[in-house]
Amino acid sequence: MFALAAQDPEVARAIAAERRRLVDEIVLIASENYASTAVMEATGSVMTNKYAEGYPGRRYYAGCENVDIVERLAIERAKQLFGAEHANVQPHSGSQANMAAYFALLKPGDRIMGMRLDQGGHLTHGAKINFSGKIYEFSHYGVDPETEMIDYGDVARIAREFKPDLIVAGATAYPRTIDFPRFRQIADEVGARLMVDMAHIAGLIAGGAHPSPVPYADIVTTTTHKTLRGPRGAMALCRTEHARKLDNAVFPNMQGGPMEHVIAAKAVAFGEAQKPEFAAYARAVVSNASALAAALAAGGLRIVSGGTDNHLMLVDVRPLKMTGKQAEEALVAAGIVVNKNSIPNDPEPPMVTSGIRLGTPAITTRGMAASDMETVAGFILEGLRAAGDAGRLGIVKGRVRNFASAFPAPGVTS
Ligand code: DSN
Repeated sequence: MFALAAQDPEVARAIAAERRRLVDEIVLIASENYASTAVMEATGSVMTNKYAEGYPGRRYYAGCENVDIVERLAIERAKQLFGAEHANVQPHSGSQANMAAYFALLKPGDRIMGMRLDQGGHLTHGAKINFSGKIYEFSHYGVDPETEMIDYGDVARIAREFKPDLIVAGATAYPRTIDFPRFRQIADEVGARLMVDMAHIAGLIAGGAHPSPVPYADIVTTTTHKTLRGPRGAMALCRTEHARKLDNAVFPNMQGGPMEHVIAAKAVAFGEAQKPEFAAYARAVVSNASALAAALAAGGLRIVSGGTDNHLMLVDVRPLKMTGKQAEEALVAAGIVVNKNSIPNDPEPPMVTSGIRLGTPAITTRGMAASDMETVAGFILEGLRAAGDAGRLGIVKGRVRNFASAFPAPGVTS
């Protein structure tokens, strides 16, 4: 960083401030994590300089012998980690992995069923403002109003009526185990393909803490930076029968030069995720989430669906007579980073909401254990109750900083 500080102090200062923030704050954004120093080194490596359109062994540029090594390593490790027949590690983001999956399996205008955005889905699962909702015809399923869990009977009913060409399973804000065999059964009944977007839970699946969709899905997409704890990026896995179409859907259909420095970091992260320590990490993420949800419920908050099976929870903050936006603002002022999030059948608009989404991947990477979750829940409850009182929030923030800085932040402090 010495060269950067000397050459461009403005950028260097912002990066230094970000390092400080990552140490001082309790990061509860469910989709964030701390990548290891090795992952960061690969991401910041000289492989950023290389053009490598194509795939290992068949590139449109010379000089690809070294990037071929890392891309082959990333592919092989991804396949081993998830038991997949084929992997494409080039998608730059989860949205692009999903776009590639749609292009591989469908024609424009085909029908897709996905989860409602306001009940846990993703923009690329058919939002009208997204390419997916513009190119394909979507119908959506949601959660049962009582249980707030996916009602598979209702998914089957909608599928029989809508007759989709593709069913998408997977979510960004769903705290329960997803039943992939049931989705496959529904897809088979109506003659649809099944795509699973496992971005949020990929690390849990790699670590054996959530059932895998790979045996059931035609294509599985994921980001690599959430629970999987790699560099910011994505990949797609599929059966051999779809391999060529998937690869063509990524390049030349959608992307140009792959980011080989990021692909090198993906290889490093997949190697890390193959180790026994990663399975222990995945289990700890889940047990921390469960402990945090229980402590928040004991403090008077309502946990959507009554709890969590995975790394995240949706918290209804209306018992404290506040909106999700107010809750997010109060917690940020207390040094606790969360995002406001719609809860099922939320009466508030998406920029206000009645809930917040909390996840434990990042704090678990810092070594926090289930026994620390009461302390974290205590800070959250204090922060929410102090909303609008800058003095009290400042005091909580100081205590949060003292607590958080005792836990090393990989890639930042170690
Ligand atoms: N933005 C991601 C999340 O936070 O869940 C999904 O892409």
